[in-house]
Amino acid sequence: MRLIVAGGDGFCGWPTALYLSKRGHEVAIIDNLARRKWDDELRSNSLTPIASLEERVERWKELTGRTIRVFLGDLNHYDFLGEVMRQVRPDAFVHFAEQRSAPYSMLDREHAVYTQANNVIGTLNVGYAIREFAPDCHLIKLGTMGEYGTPNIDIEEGYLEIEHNGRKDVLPYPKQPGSFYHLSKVHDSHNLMFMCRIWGIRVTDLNQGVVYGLHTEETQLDPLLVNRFDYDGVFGTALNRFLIQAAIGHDLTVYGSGGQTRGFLNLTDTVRCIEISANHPADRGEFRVFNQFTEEFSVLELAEKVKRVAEREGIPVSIAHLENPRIEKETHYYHAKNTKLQQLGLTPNLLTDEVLLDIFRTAVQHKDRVVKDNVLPGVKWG
Ligand code: NAD
Ligand code: USQ
Repeated sequence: MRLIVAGGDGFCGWPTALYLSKRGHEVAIIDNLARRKWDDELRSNSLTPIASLEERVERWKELTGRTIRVFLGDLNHYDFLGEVMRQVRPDAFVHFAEQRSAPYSMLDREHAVYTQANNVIGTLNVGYAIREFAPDCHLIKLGTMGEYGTPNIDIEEGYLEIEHNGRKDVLPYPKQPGSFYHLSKVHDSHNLMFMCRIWGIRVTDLNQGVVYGLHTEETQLDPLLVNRFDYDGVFGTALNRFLIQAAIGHDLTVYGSGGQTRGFLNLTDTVRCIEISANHPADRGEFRVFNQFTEEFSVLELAEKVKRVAEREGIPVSIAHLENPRIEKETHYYHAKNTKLQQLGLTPNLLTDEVLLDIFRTAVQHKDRVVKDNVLPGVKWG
């Protein structure tokens, strides 16, 4: 298969590009390196030292003989995107390339506008480019479980059967996202569903939960292939943050009571979900939605797991309940369906103590790189 991985320099995109390349697919990366610039803007860094994208793909070629083409540019520049599509003619377009931090999108008006323009216009361009240059190409788009919010009923995979005034229909599941970032994903979903309907393109929207971990078999082949590992209050995500906090002796930063429950998955399952989706494309005109997570946890449950594992390694850990910087429910019902990817062959890698220990040890190895001022959350919603 010929695949484009947009956002292929990022946390999920880089290991996905390697995984698909290893399996014999022709992979091309699109990235504008914005993620590295946001680190500069925030005076932050990846916990792991990451090589430049150029060094990464060169090393991959030396080790495996496989070429990953790189196109440095922005999805918001349609001429650039069109040229890449003309050259690659992809069978599948994997779209990770968005501003993905909820706190970053809530910094101020400029960052909210930037996030929505970057994400919504980028995705609009991808849809147009598929229609113009590769109408049969399957778009595999990263959405988020956060599109649904935390409703008081079960969360279905994209659609809900409704009975109203004696009539029934299957309608898009209601969306109640919790940040301008999460809203950008909702806007993307609406635009893509419309494009499927009017142009007959094929789209799989992967509503992914929070991803933890950092290594895959491929990124562990060489230090130049190591993946990024975010920990700061803006880009770090819950479980990864707790593991790094434990490694540096910082209190675990549970926001509020910690009853916030989300879907989580291991990064090794993210790459597999992309492969499964690519191997089973959506039909022409179909806007297919999969919920991409393997387990549900509350934030406090995760903090308690991290505390237990770190203390077994001889490192004492305290759990702090910080004033919640976000506006979100801290006690709520949460039960989401996630059967479709498993029906297509996903065997989940669950969150065992061994898995936690492995990530924790990497965090300990690089703990001197942590910029301590960046650990506490600095962005408030209200
Ligand atoms: P990331 O920030 O590490 O990677 C995103 C990459 O996209 C970066 O390399 C960035 O430079 C690039 N990019 C951003 N805007 C671009 C543009 N306009 N043109 C070209 N390149 C651009 O993020 P990630 O954690 O790898 O997330 C990837 C995708 O998965 C995102 O869409 C995110 O919303 C989604 N997702 C992530 C998680 C998670 O826990 N990390 C969970 C659910 C969904
Ligand atoms: N939280 C804490 N302490 C922390 C960090 C987070 O209690 O130190 C809480 C948050 O308040 C929230 C939950 O943990 O209730 C999840 O927060 P997060 O920062 O781990 O994840 P989130 O902001 O939801 O965003 C991440 C990714 C995003 C993706 C989303 C999937 O950054 O790209 O879309 O996870 S989901 O959560 O399913 O929407």
